[in-house]
Amino acid sequence: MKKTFTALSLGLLTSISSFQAFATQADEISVSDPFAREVPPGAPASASFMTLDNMSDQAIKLVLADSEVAKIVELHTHTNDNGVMRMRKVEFIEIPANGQTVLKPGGLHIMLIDPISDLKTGQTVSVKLQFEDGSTKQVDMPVKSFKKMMGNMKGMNHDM
Ligand SMILES: [Cu+2]
Repeated sequence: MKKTFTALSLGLLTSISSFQAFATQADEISVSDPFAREVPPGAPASASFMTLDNMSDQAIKLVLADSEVAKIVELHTHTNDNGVMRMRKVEFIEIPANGQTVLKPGGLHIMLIDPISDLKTGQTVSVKLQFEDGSTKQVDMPVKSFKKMMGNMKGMNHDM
């Protein structure tokens, strides 16, 4: 490595090393397929889902999320309590070293509590992720209809 770098200008070498030294956890996380759940006016909550890939060799914790579309944003998971699906808040969502964590309906999710307006298919909403080192990542995502996606689980949902 060092031998290759001697051929490069000192300025370039400096910028490469400082980038590696200061790469934040947000830099190491790649987000794919983010979306938020469509909700009608007055709905108590929506949720955001996405796939998080950790490109570093250390586990990274997502510790906070924030969004302008909801008054309260929490990290949640679902647990199966004797056949009844319940949600609960979690302190963090961990993405394993060189691994992947999927936030999906029925599992981990970012809860958008008390949305400031209805969320409609076709809209784009933005959610800010904050990791343990304080670094943040802004994720823009489309709003999608949950009923269409979960059509085969209709019995679990109330018709609106
Ligand atoms: Cu929830």
